[in-house]
Amino acid sequence: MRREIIEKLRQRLEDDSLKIAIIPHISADGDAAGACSALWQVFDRVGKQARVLTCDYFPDYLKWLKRLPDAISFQKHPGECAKWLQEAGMLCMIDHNTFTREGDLEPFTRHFQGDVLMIDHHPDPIEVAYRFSDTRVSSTCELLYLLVTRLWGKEIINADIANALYTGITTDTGGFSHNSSNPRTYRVVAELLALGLDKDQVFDRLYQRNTLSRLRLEGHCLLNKMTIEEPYPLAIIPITLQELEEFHFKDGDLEGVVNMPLSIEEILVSVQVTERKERVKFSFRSKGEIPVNIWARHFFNGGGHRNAAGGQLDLPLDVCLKKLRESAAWFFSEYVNNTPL
Ligand SMILES: [Mn+2]
Repeated sequence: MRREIIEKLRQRLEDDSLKIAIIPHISADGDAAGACSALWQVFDRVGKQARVLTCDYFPDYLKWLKRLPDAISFQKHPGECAKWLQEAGMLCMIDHNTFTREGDLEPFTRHFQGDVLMIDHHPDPIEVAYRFSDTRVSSTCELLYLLVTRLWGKEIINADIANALYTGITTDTGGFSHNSSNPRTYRVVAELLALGLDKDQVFDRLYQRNTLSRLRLEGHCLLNKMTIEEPYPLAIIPITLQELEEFHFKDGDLEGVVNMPLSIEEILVSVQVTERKERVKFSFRSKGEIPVNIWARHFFNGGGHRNAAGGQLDLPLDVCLKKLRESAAWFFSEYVNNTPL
């Protein structure tokens, strides 16, 4: 992080009348939610007027994060969101790097008149006034920790903020299994522990709040839905809207399911295809150097990280699956140099 831009930001934040909008990406995950919670709490502590605005909702499994229940959803309160955006002098883009990831808020944010502060770790960020973007960090939460402690010192972090930041670090690295080879990530975690992080509590909140229907949905996906697409080292899990309803699906219930096929030694890529009310969503995961974000970008209006990407299509589920299987030939011949199973 460059000193000049931090100084510029420090000066901008000295303006007592400044109102701030904090915005996560659509379908917020643990990193986006953790960072929004942490940043809002930090702004509370330094006396800044801030609000978190979401185009949709934070999933239930993240609602324990402090302040998030106070976030304003555009789906529920469009007028209130638009008004705050109009009054705000600063917009914080959290864990994303283009306005297109802001769903129905995009028409408002794209023409935002004030300053934009981006805190993110995805490749190819757009140009904004205050850009803190680094693909080498584990998560937006790690970068946010580095930024706020540069601005206000470590004293600004209390136990609740530490818990929020750790939520992003642990979820974005799959429990320190990927994006987590940089020693600094562990230094940040060590500092968070010293500042009051209760990592057992975070683990309990994130991973030990299963419901019976959710566990059964996972079992159903693995037993009845997952297919191996020979000759490719590819697993596909298609899920219909009807199945989601049968298993009383709630947002977040399928979190992590797409990673499970990768625990099979031979499987290098896993794709979950989920039929939702509005559109079909794709979730891609891969091992090693295989760039599934390229596959997501070329065929499925998506993108993301090399090993974890997403996409969506406004087409029937069977058409989506056909497209996925057909484009697999291109993707595996182009980007995966291995022998078939
Ligand atoms: Mn992230």
